[in-house]
Amino acid sequence: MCNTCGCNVTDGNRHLLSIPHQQKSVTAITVLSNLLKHNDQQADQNRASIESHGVLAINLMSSPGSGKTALLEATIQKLKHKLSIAVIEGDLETENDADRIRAQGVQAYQITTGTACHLDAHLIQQALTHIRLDEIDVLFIENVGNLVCPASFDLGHHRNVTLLSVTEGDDKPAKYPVMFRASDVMLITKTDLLPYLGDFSVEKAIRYQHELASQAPVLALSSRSGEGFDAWLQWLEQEVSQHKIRIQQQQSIKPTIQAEGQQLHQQEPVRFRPVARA
Ligand SMILES: Nc1nc2c(ncn2[C@@H]2O[C@H](COP(=O)(O)OP(=O)(O)OP(=O)(O)O)[C@@H](O)[C@H]2O)c(=O)[nH]1
Ligand SMILES: [Mg+2]
Repeated sequence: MCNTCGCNVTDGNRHLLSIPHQQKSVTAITVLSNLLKHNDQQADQNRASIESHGVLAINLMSSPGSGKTALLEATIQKLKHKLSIAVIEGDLETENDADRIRAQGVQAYQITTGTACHLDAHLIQQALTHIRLDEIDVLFIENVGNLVCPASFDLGHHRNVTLLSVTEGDDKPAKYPVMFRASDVMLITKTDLLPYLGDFSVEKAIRYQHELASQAPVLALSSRSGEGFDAWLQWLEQEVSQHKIRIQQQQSIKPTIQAEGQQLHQQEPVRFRPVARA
């Protein structure tokens, strides 16, 4: 799918595709073979830079509107006296989400991807120049709302958190395994709406998740009512403490990146045809 929509190429990595002047007459060139390798190298550099400030970086992924920004707003409010948080936001357009986060009194930087349906390591590298890492404990990266592509790109983060809102249906882990298999914790969100839906089964959603051979914990919560939120805050605080120990021991972890997702981006690479100028 990314091959047809061209979303492998973002404003962050476009420079890697520049066509040497002497090759301008070539009608079609293969462009993708090195993109993922460059992405992984940049991700490692991002991670080293984030870790040099002792910061834990968490990638939030879900379909559009499942409550990523609402989760962050509530998390910031509840942890403001314990942890210092900053957020990098990813959307195709608008500054809306970064504005919502800044209204909570924390640093936020908005990446607008234009047409790209995921963030990549080069976009994060640019965004990091706008974040004061020495002032924070946790950096959240809210990925573009999309249940497929974000799971294929290492951004330089440590953990993946995947959201599934109850209005989306309990079978989403089975239908979108690439995303859900990559999660370190899956959050079932908007549980305050369960009484109005009737057909969402939390048990089924958990079963679908575990059938992916994923041992990731599943937590059900509502950012609106606060129900179930304590278990999420506990998970987060535990991750922060474990990360600080790892840093002291000069150890690092990488997030799960879905191999088959990467293959989707490597097959039949996109071909670019230089535009003839008049
Ligand atoms: N009832 C209820 N509504 C929620 C909850 N969390 C989020 N919402 C609503 O769901 C809508 C989408 O929430 P957002 O936080 O913007 O979702 P998002 O995942 O950040 O959306 P994108 O960034 O566009 O992908 C908003 O109208 C929220 O108020 C919740 O726990 N309960
Ligand atoms: Mg959002």
